Amino acid sequence: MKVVTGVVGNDIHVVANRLIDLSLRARGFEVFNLGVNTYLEEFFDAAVETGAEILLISSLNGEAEGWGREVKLLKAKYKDLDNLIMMIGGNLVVGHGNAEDIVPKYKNYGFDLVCHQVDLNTGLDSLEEFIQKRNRK
Ligand code: B12
Repeated sequence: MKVVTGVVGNDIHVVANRLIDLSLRARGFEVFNLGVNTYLEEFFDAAVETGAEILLISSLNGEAEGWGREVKLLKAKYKDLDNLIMMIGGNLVVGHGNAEDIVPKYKNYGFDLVCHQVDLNTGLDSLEEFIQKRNRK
């Protein structure tokens, strides 16, 4: 499956992005890596251009809290992306927060999978489970 990945907003933390790229490839995904400092709309444009089925977004400095609000507007604009799987992970708030509050907030933004301070392999396992469940339907 094709995945577009990158780090959202004005966020220069690159290490996780490199690991995500390698881990996705090792699991057999075809990866389009937009790298750091990527605006939300660029992820959607790349999904259209590549025909990706998954957007896997990182936020390490917590800025996604602000950008996330735009997801619904962009989903409405990019109507062909109805089946796109939207996943986000890293540090999903600026400062401290707990997953019980953060996960529902991002789900309400329109993300299918939300991994606040979840380690990468656990997160990718949950992505693969999500894909399997969806394929069974
Ligand atoms: C190295 C570092 C920097 C370097 C970055 C160098 C580079 N180009 O990458 C420098 C010094 C430049 C830097 C700058 C800043 N940083 Co900094 N930085 C770090 C640090 C110490 C390590 C990050 C790292 O590489 N970790 C190693 C990787 C492998 O781990 P990771 O990033 O956590 O990713 C793991 C998981 O999050 C997960 N993951 C990530 N994405 C996703 C996505 C999905 C879907 C899934 C499932 C999992 C997943 O996978 C990884 C492996 O498990 C962290 C603190 C820390 N100990 O984590 C702070 C930290 C991320 N930085 C922080 C901050 C605030 C900043 C600055 C704003 C500081 C400032 N005032 O200028 C700037 C940001 C500038 C910007 N525009 O983004 C904060 C963010 C806090 C927040 N969210 O509230 C942190 C957490 C430090 C802290 N405790 O305050 N930083």
